[in-house]
Amino acid sequence: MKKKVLSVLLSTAMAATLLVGCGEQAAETAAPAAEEAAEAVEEAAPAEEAAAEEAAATDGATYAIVTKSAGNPFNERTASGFEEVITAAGLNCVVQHPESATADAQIAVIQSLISQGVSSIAVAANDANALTAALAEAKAAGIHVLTLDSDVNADSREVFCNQAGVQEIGQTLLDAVLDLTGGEGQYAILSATSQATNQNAWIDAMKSIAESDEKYSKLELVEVAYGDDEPQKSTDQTQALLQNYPDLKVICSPTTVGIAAAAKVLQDQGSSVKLTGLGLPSEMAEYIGDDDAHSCPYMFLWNPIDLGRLAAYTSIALVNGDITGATGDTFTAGDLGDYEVVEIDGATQIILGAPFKFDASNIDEWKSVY
Ligand code: RAM
Repeated sequence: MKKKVLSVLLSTAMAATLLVGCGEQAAETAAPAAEEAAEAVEEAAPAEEAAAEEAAATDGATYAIVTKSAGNPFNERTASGFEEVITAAGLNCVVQHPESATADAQIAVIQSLISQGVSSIAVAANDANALTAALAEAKAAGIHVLTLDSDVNADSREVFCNQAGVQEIGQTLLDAVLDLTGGEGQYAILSATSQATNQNAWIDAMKSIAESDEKYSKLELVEVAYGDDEPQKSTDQTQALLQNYPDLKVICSPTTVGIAAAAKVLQDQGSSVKLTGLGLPSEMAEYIGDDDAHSCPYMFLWNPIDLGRLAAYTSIALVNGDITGATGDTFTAGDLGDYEVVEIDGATQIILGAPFKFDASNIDEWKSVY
């Protein structure tokens, strides 16, 4: 019931996102807020005046989001949440989807944002270390830098907006593999790019959890394949896995692009190989089900729109000086609620929430939400 209410709210939020853009409509939305702010300044005492001036100083600020790549619906949802919050606050928003999921494509975009003099850059990194020089240049130019979805090394950004805990995601995926294999047998992972920080962290977590508990000892990880978050390459890699491992029982794909491509291949072929991983309900609804006609019994994700919204609130908090990204910093991320910066394995981060399970019982409810 609660989920239904949330689903309606999210649909409304998505509709609002579609209506509010970065241009004229955003200016209209901002107008009443700006008028109220002006009235408040007139009435303010000297100390409050200073605070109001500081707030007004951010009005011309431009907030940028750089996703992993164009053509990935997950990235589009995340960017829409970011844009919704920034424009509703009367601020300027720049959305950049690099043409491919590579560090080089992101470096070019970051350099252009530095030239434009943006106030903050929130990036979903295609590589943990290759963006270091470009992000140092941004920092030297006084631009706030944060990551979302996929991190860089902790020295290159102020904080990371993480969708869910890395250990939690690794544990959730490995337990799904254990369940779908029946406790033993071969499984493969179909990932995004080999450099993707988030996918690599989740896969490493799966591997170390598998080694730490006897109950996973009969599982055999035969290959980690890379579909580069491209539908065709992910399709080809799925076909190769089926050909190369006739005894394969499960494919786990921790990427929305990979899982959608694999789901189609397995279902079209009527394969007995089962699929799980991280997927968008809107792309996966037709493949989710408990019977042999469906390739994916269940999968997981979080709300990608909320991830973008959290990154937007975090960007604003950094630019306004409400937080520095240090462990223990707290702030309110609008309707999302209160968040605290925590440190896990040396990386300061703000965790959106826990992974959510989608199966035959709830997929119809969620497929129109994201
Ligand atoms: C893909 C991207 C993204 C990841 C999701 C789950 O769309 O690789 O980084 O968070 O999957």
